[in-house]
Amino acid sequence: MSLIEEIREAVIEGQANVVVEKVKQALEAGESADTILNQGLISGMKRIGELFEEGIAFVPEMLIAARAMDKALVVLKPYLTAEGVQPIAKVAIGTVKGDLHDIGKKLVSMMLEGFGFEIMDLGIDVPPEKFVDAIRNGAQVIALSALLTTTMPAMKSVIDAIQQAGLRDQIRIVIGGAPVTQEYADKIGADGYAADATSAVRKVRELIGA
Ligand code: B12
Repeated sequence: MSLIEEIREAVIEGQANVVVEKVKQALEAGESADTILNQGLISGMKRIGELFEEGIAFVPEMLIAARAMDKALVVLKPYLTAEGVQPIAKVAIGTVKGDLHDIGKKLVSMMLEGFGFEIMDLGIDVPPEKFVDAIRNGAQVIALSALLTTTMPAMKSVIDAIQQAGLRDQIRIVIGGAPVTQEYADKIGADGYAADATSAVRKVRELIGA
């Protein structure tokens, strides 16, 4: 088994210490952070999701896999983000109300930060008012994450709240998360959608003309 496959397996098994150790080894062996992230960590998270769907894994297994990924991201972060870049714009990011999934949002934040954006991380289970406040506090872009089909409508609630506050014209809104699509973004009147953290950076840059 390759190191990358070992990382993937250890994520599935939720062995945080093994994951961290193997990620360090892979970096030392010259593997790119991108390969470690996508083929190791994210691939492992996708698999645990499938096992959950098949009734083989349960919520505690998803949780320990997520913790393992979280710890590995701390190691990987310096390799994914460049330091000392002037902020391009302020992005307020959060997982919408009712949704506790954190990792995708965290990855998008890290990549945006690495490309010179200032991040206001509003956390998980964020009510619409908090996004409205973030605009009043200088955010130029709002980034919304949802991992559940049942919480996707909360993205629309955020857009509605921004509209009602009379702030829609001064903000760009980008949405994402596993069940979200471009079609959904168009339907609820978001300005953009991206499928992963790398294309999220591209999309946000495009939206603000950077
Ligand atoms: C880990 C996990 C959990 C953990 C989360 C821990 C944490 N700290 O985040 C815990 C155990 C808490 C959890 C709970 C639940 N979960 Co869960 N979970 C997952 C799992 C396995 C992985 C998610 C993940 O981290 N993926 C890795 C990251 C990197 O990927 P990502 O989040 O998709 O993010 C990427 C893109 O989507 C995008 N992106 C994400 N956000 C944004 C935002 C913007 C602006 C942009 C541009 C892009 C973008 O970029 C990211 C990087 O590439 C998924 C399976 C899956 N395939 O997604 C299920 C999954 C999302 N969960 C699911 C379910 C059902 C639940 C529960 C309802 C289970 C239960 N019965 O309690 C609860 C709901 C809790 C709640 N209220 O939120 C289902 C959702 C089904 C559906 N269609 O709605 C899934 C798909 C599993 C499945 N196959 O059934 N879960």
